[in-house]
Amino acid sequence: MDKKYKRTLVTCALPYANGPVHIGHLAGVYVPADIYVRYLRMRGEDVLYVCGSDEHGVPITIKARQQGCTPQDIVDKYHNIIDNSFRDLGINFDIYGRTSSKVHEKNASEFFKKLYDDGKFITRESEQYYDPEAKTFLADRYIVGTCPKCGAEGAYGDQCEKCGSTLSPEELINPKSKLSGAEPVKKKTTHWYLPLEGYEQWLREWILEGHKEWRPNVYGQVKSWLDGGLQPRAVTRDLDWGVPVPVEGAEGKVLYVWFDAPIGYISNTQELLPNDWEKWWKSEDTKLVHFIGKDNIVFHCIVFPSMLKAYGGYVLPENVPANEFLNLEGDKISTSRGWAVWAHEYVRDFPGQQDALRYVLTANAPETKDNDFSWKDFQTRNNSELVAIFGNFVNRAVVLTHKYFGGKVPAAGTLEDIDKEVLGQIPELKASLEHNIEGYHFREALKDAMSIARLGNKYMSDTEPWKVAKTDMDRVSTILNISLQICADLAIAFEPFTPFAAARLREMLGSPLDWNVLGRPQVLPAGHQIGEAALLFNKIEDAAIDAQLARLDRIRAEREAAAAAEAAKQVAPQKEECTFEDFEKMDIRTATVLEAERVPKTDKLLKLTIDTGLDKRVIVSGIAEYYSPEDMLGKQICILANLKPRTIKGIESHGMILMAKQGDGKMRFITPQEALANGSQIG
Ligand code: B3M
Ligand code: ZN
Repeated sequence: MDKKYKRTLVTCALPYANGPVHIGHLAGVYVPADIYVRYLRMRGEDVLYVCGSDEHGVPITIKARQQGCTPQDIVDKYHNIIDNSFRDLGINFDIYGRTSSKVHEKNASEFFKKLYDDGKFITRESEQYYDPEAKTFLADRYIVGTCPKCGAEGAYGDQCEKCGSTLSPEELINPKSKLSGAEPVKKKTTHWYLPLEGYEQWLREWILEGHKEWRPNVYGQVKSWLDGGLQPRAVTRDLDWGVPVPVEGAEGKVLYVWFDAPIGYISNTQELLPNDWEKWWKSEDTKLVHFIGKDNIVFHCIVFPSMLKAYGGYVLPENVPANEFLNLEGDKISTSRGWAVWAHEYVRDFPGQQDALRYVLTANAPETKDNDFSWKDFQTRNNSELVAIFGNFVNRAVVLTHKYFGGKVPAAGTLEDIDKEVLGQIPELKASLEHNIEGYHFREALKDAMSIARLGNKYMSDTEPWKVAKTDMDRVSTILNISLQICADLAIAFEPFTPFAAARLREMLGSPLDWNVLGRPQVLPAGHQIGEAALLFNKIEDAAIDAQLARLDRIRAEREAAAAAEAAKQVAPQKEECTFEDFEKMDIRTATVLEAERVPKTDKLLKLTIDTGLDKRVIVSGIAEYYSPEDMLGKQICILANLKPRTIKGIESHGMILMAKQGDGKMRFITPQEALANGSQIG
């Protein structure tokens, strides 16, 4: 570690406790942080690893209302699910706290109060929507109406989920309060703001000048915020769920969730170390690293640092390695649409296979651009990398050691070129691995670790000890000695990535967990007894993958059906006004289909011979997509009889069949409710 620092404080974005965590969260934040922490720990560094649930904010109150329970019920439920799924995946925080805790309420409240007392805030009066029946201000999400962009009903005051437009409540047509259904009114309210523009120059120097090494996506986002000019940010809200604003005249107001949540990192540290927390947050020799997703960059690089700066005495992040997003089977992961692989369901469906997920999420980590997770790729990587290379190599080395040497590490004799070459590569791979993890390049680091496994596997295949055993047991002894040393290296190198398998391997070998011995000769001394071979990784069968794909297909089909049902309800706007005389010109009548056939070489057209009561005539109609000729035979329909004849595909068409068209394009012909004589006039 950097000489400047004595300890590392690693924080992970606090997940919102209004749903479980999914693979996008894991790949973006928690798996990379866990790799980093496990690595530092193995190196003997002093590390504190802090996370917890983010339990405030409007979405939680909405979910509670939908489910007819309290916000506390919601956060209790998801806090436990999330906490368990992290543990199950081997992500063991020193503390997984929660922002509804007493410690946090007190801490966040005091934080605000100090900034308030020090005059760091400004107040502003603004007009906000208010529900006159429920007697409460309305967050944007609590106002629904018609989308001005696409006409969809039920658009929210901040966004239309139908067309994806960002909205403000003012733009909604016919806005209604979600609470009471009343029409919201504008009412004056006062809030506290942190005047970020006052921190702009300092942020420029600290980040744009001082942290050019930050990831380009993070640096670029910060730069574009700063170049755009910072504005005062409201740090309070009119809401009844959150940390109450601790000053007079602030009744009914709480701290904005993005003000209190990052303070949660500090509160959770206090909760864990009531007497020792300040060392982690207030000494210059603490290295603070925030692991987050890209949508949290502004809060962690601009807002929270400005809060800390305003308060004074706190360390600032040394790095904020934010990831881009992970997609699932080509589509954006979405909690509300159910398009996700949930961590707790993965653990249920693939028991004992946590490493496979950690491995694949790291190999495909969205470090520099959005990336995709697909189940087929997951299966391939598990089966042809973890099982076929890493697992296979270890298994051969251990099984052969038992077969030829009773499970005792055989001695190495004179080394041949191939042995020296293999052993010589490990220190280089180790150095590259260190460099990559310390630079937050976890995908590359995993490649380095995997290169050690490939090296071992290839060495074994090239040297073929099972063949050599027929003629030269001394040589076999050397080959297996070297192979077992590589196995011990793998048990260290893979500890950050696949900790379950790495632990099993160390148990099997009786080998140490110490970064410093990676690549050293004879870590397992000759004569050392190793355990029986145990499987490190399990093959993932097609059936398991097919079940996951079928589940996603069902979600996709449900979503498409819901979208179609929604589209069907869309009503076309009314046409321009016409007069009664205009209408009178149309000769609309009942008629019956006598014959029907497809118009050759077309998909859409039927040629219908109909009895109009006046005559028998031919009408060509574009309904073949919806009706087959058999469907039409004998049906009574309505026609526009006096439409000027038109020639369609060489057939003269005398009139038009009246059809009703739904919003999704589906068409049905209009038929009289009771059979009527053909030629009955409609009007
Ligand atoms: N609760 C996570 C998110 O945006 C958000 C992080 C807070 S970290 C202080 O999904
Ligand atoms: Zn819309």
